[in-house]
Amino acid sequence: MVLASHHYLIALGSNQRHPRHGPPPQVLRAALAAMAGEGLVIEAASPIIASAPVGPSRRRYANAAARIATPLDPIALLALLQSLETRFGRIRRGQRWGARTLDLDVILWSGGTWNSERLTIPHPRFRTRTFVLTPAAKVAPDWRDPPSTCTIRHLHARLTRPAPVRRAGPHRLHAGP
Ligand code: A4P
Ligand code: MG
Repeated sequence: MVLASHHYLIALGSNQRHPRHGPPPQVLRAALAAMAGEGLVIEAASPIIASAPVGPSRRRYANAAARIATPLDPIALLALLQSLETRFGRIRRGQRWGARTLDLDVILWSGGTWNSERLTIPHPRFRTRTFVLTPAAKVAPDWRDPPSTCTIRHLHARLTRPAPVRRAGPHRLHAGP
């Protein structure tokens, strides 16, 4: 029997070591293995990057992205990802963006958009986050952001493009010391 497959782009993050798996990059490698062990087909996994923390946590993060296939619908997938976060020792202390052993976010879905109390796809903040778009551009450069129809490649280029050099006005050019 052929099961209908959905395709998802998942962002992985960690900024706390795990007592058995070790430092954050090792946590992400173990998380990918655990996702595969749960039956998710890992179609592509990005290199793991180190990134400066956004938000209140002061520890640096390891981040990565994976493209997966599964028959699970978005809510069933979210439940599985959250059970993996818990298995990796993540404790939800109620602090938003707090330090965590493992964070697994659903970024995009082959089915387009999803809006419910528990789950929003595309992930509401991914367009402004280099730590999501840099690894995502390695595994899903041609995937499109449904509302804007921009590709990941385009969103990434827009975010990482150097700021334009401000030209000095004529008065500055002629101003003496
Ligand atoms: N939820 C809604 N939509 C989604 C989705 N698309 N994927 C709900 C996953 N979850 C989604 O998430 C809170 C609730 O969001 C969940 O119960 C789920 O029902 P959470 O994972 O419990 O908490 P969180 O991750 O702290 O919150 P949030 O707002 O998702 O944080 P972000 O946006 O994930 O940011 N800096 C660096 N360098 N690297 C990072 O990875 N991560 C964060 C967390 C902050 N700073 C970072 C990094
Ligand atoms: Mg999260």
